[in-house]
Amino acid sequence: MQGTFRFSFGPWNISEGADPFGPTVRESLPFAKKLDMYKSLGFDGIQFHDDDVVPNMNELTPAAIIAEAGKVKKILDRHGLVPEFVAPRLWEDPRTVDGAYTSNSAADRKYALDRSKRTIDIARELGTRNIVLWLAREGTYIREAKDSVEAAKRIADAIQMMLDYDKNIRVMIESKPNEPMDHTYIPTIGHAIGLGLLTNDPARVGCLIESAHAILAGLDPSDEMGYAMAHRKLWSVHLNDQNGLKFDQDKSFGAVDLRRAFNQVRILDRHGFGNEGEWVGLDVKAMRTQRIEDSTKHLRNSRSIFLRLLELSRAMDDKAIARCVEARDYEELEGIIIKGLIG
Ligand code: XLS
Ligand code: MG
Repeated sequence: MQGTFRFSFGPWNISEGADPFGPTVRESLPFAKKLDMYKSLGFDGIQFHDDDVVPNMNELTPAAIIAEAGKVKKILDRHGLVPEFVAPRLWEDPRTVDGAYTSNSAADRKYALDRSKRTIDIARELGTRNIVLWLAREGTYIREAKDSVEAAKRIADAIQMMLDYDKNIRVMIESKPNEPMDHTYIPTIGHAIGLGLLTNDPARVGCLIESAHAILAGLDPSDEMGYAMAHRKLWSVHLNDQNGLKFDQDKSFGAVDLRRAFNQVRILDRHGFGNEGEWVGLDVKAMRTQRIEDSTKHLRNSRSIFLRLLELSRAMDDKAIARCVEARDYEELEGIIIKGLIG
């Protein structure tokens, strides 16, 4: 079986270069200008945070939010772009300072639930059933601040509320072990899949795996992907790369470890990723040193590295590989893979 690969990214992947220690260094490109760039970069899918679609949504009524989202849908149609998912941005508002669904404040938890409903309204209007949950602040800085049993239940209850609010949507959990928190409650994809079992409709809870997030958890991203695919839960990926255990770098796919990138492409391809409409998302950021006119090269590079690794994977001598596995000659296998990658 082979996969089918279409590519997506979010408007935030063409960024202004701010980091925790310095301000923006590039002007913000208007949304319309970003949309013009998608097709020429080789991308057909677009990912959204809810406020990428309706920037001032917290000041609007639910009906006004829907009307605004309807306008964006028309613009996407004109560009021939497909919305892949909408994700509630639950980490910037002052009411999410202690987490969203797991905040210790009941009023703040209510804000998070209401906001998630608005996200679903936007998704419905754009015509996607995919809701991504990156649970940014659902965790703690110190263990004693929250009860981890209660926290898991609260996140599950929030997902249940979303599944009940719209019977058509499905929730894709994007796990990450840390940053901005010291520890998060859903650090790996096993946790994400397990969380779905706490709802009454696990069939509508799946996951999105980001390479860097798996690496930050000390795991191999391709194994995380394999585990999720064994559960038929890998509904999207955020490919990128990461140089060790530090802040989330969102480097171009394959930029640090080509073999690790190769194994992600290979597992996706060999198990038919994309054949049910799943997208390959590239959650990559341009370096802060990059000038604005060259601030999309990381997207172009990531996509072409993926496609080149796909060619290399498909060109591998599968019979020779099988013989090595059969003979348990993994040193020979190592040679085949490395030489295949060097070309
Ligand atoms: C941040 C996340 C974010 C999600 C979408 O680390 O990767 O960009 O993918 O909310
Ligand atoms: Mg991501």
